[in-house]
Amino acid sequence: MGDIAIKPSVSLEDKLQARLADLRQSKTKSVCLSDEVSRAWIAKNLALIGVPSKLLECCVEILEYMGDMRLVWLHLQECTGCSESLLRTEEPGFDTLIFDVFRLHYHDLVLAASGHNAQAILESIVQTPYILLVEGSVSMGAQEEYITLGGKSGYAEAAHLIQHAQAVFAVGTCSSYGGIQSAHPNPTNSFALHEVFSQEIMHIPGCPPSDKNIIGNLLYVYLLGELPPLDELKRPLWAYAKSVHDLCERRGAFLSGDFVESFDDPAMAQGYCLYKVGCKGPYTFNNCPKVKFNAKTSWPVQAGHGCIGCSEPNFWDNFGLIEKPISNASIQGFVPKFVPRLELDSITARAEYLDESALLEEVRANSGVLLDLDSSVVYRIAQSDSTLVRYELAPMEINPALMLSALESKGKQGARLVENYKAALESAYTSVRALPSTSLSSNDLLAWLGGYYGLLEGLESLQELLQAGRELMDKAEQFAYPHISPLGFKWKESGDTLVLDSSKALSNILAYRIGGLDSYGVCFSIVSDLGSAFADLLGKWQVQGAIYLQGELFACVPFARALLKPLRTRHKLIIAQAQGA
Ligand code: FSX
Ligand code: SF4
Ligand code: F3S
Repeated sequence: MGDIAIKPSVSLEDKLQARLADLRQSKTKSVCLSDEVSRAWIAKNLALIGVPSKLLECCVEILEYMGDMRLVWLHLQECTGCSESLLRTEEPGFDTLIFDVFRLHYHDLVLAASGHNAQAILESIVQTPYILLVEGSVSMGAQEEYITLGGKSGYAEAAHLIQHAQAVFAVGTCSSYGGIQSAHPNPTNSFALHEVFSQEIMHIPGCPPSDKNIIGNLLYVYLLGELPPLDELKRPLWAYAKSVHDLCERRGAFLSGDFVESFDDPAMAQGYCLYKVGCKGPYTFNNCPKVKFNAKTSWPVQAGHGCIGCSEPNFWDNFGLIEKPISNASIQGFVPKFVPRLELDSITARAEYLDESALLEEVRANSGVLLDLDSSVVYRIAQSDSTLVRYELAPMEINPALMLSALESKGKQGARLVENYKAALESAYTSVRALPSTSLSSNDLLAWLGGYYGLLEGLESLQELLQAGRELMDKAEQFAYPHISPLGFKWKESGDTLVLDSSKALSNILAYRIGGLDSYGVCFSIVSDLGSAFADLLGKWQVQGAIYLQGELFACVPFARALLKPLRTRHKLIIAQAQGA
């Protein structure tokens, strides 16, 4: 891609130095960025994308060599919110951005020329290197003419410009994932760019995205000559790796179960959490709480409305009611577009029964791992000397009455959460409190799930724990959405035992339930998050071969899906012993 070529992964500093050396050899400087305004502007934005300030001079010089690069901003089907967001960038402002640092060649909204003159500017661009930024979705087929520019369809214009661009940015949720136009019933037959074109396209979603996320990515591409590291939805990790919930200033209130009940609730001003009035921050990956909008003035939650998930694929169709937590009762119809799901046909079952030593031989021969949750043991092959290492799952307290007391004695936040749990789920609370307070320690994950189910639904006696665990799996399967409410289970190795750290998870489970996530959603999240914790462990062990699974839990689809997701392309998954063998 001309000035922008993919290079092998080396440190950011080495990459920048190498790039500068290349540019010194191959180009001459075409702009001068020595004035204080531009320099201050560059310094401020470097921090965002993780470039250390000591590299300022190097970066300034690189940008001076990039003066021949142009930006072309194409408006397709959209509301112009993305452009408005960029216009409100803070001091030194939009003018420095488009005249000094980057050269904005074409942009309908701010272009002085119009009509044929504007068209001529757009046509001439293919003679110089340019980066294409597209705002809005593309109408296709019989509906192609729903968006036209200068007599050409939006599709035809985009197809022409994409072909010659050095890099393509989909700015906003519309061009990244289709946005509001492609929401059901999609009357203009509109699509995201990547559904229509085969070129590599970076997504900067958000309806609108923040000015910072647009500028930071431009800066990254100018400076490093390559796209920043992206996630599976092609979003730059520096901006979209964490969820809105991870970064939110109301997170403390969430964890103590303090929720705003309505939009005129005075607790709004005290910083209570907005989950109960529909905030989708836990399911939305974006850095809004950090970078904010309108010259860093505010962001949705600060302004008093929950995040509506505007940077996630298909958020209009897939996040339920805007001002209610997701729940089976409020499902409006789910359109599974771009939701990264994994179909489970990659799991196979061994046909014949093997005794334990023969099975372990097979695991060893395949450099694999055996997760035997029926017996609460895990075997893996040590990378150093290929021996078989055996771990036992460490016993945990599974009596919900004691789980609750432990939480209550965990500082002010824990006590407050239990108080709120009592008020919100009175009958479950009363039934758990009535259980015998004998400690019940077990490493049977099914019985332990039963303990959580008891906290959500109440429990008549401790004998019902196993059954309750099965009911939890059942409910998990019935949740209508694919959004996992993150809980934070983690497996830790301690000698030859695996210890499940559930200290954060218990608070999260109660907080989500008090906040109005239905019991289906909480059960779904418990098994999914547990599956992800196993996936993290296998990732840490860098398992090379097949993964053998044994136990009822693996038949629970959300569990298996979460376990598989991060491993999908690299592993073969095998049910160790066929059912009833
Ligand atoms: Fe609007 Fe941009 Fe939303 Fe779309 O932002 S703010 S409808 S993402 O393309 O103009
Ligand atoms: Fe913030 Fe929303 Fe999370 Fe509450 S649910 S902490 S308001 S992101
Ligand atoms: Fe959008 Fe949520 Fe940020 S609604 S602007 S992703 S806080």
